[in-house]
Amino acid sequence: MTDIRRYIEEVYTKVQARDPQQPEFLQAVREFFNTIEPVLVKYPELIKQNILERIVEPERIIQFSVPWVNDQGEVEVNRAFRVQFNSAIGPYKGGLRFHPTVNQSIIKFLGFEQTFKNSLTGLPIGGGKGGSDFDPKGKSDGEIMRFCQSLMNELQKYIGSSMDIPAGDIGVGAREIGYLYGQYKRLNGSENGAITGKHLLYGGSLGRKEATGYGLVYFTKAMLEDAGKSIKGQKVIVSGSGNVAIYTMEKIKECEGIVIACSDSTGYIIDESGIDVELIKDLKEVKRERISEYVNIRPEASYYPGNVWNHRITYHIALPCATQNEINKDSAATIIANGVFAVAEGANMPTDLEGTIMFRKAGILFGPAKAANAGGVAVSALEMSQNSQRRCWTSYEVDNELKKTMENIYGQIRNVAREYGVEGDFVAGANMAAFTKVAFAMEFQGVV
Ligand code: NDP
Ligand code: 2IT
Repeated sequence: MTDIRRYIEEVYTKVQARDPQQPEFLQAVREFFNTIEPVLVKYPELIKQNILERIVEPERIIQFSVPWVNDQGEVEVNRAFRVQFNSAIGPYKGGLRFHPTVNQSIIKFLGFEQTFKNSLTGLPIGGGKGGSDFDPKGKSDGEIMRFCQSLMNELQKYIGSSMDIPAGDIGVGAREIGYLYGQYKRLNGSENGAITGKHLLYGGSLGRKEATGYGLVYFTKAMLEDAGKSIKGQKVIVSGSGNVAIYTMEKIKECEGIVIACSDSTGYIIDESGIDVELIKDLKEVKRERISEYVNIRPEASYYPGNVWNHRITYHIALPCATQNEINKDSAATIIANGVFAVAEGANMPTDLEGTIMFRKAGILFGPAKAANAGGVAVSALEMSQNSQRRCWTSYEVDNELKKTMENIYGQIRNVAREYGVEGDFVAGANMAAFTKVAFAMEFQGVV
């Protein structure tokens, strides 16, 4: 074992000892530590600054209670978090997740990933993440509003347009952002740069809603074209049926790919003639139904309970857009056996460590989340620019910037992988490119 590898493992042991009960956070750190040794070999001064031990420790974690009154007049209480992970490159930036599984481990893994994702965009944003174990499913608009208002009563103390700028994530879409911003404004006055993902009517950006999904497809297109392939005519499976999945499917269709399946947390639909994206939008965005409803309207499609990644069917491109660890070693084996040649991650950490290694060994083109799904936060940063300029860019301008950003990210991670002798390993390329920027930004600002 080299001295540098020993240093990396010693830091990992400390992280494990500090937070042994945080499996998702440890997983994200492990995956990262597996790939960044060449950067420390090239720049040993980073070891002297103990950058690694500093970079895995969030700058600040805020936890608070969110009491609210349900429609029956009963008082409920949820737990909320904001993890302000790293501000070396800019103010903390990252979404809020409302899902019953939310805990400190999940928010820390998301904040850690966000720090590096944001650095890959080339925009001046640091990393943060937050959320609550509140479950929005089955709640009325009034309940959602009261919950969001109560959460913001506390969160507003810690955010602001040059401090920390939340946005959406799982369970937080346009409706929730509206209620959160409304309460923020009531307490602080109009400062619309303090939250992104806002509706167009009060300071949102054209193209933000579509940005993560469209950006994922722009990234995938760049990765495929570099390998002499294209999306046209390929069969694609997208998991999830939320914000990221819907606009991924829409853009794949525009590129003449055929999306044959999508899913939710209970099951999935297969429609070999091509998923009807407008129908999904109506079911999920407007009616807030389950995906199983699709087959009542399109009987030629089939519904199956379970995980779409375990289904045996021939296709070519897999785009996981639901949640962390949706692809484990068994589903990775099925995906490979199905003939898939490219996987790009729309969700955060959807493939576990074993799955990622299997894809690499099978020679699959693999776009890791922190690169492939950076389009959402990139357009959030464009929303911040528009808010501070007090103007609105056209959708053409935003989409053009998004496309350029995703192509740059792909080029960046491909070149860095090549430079360090691991050509084609985009996981290593993304981690090394992102780490180098954050690490030097930290070094140049001293021990603070
Ligand atoms: P949404 O809430 O809009 O949609 C989430 C989708 O994933 C739903 O179909 C949901 O199904 C499914 N899902 C959620 N949890 C689980 C679970 N435990 N098991 C199986 N399926 C699940 O969220 P988004 O589309 O915004 O987010 C999806 C992913 O993309 C997340 O990993 C998020 O972190 C990531 N992401 C989001 C960005 C954004 O801008 N929104 C930007 C970059 C990444 P159900 O309805 O049944 O819960
Ligand atoms: O994971 C993510 O990048 C997001 N949920 C979007 C964050 C943002 O600030 O737009």
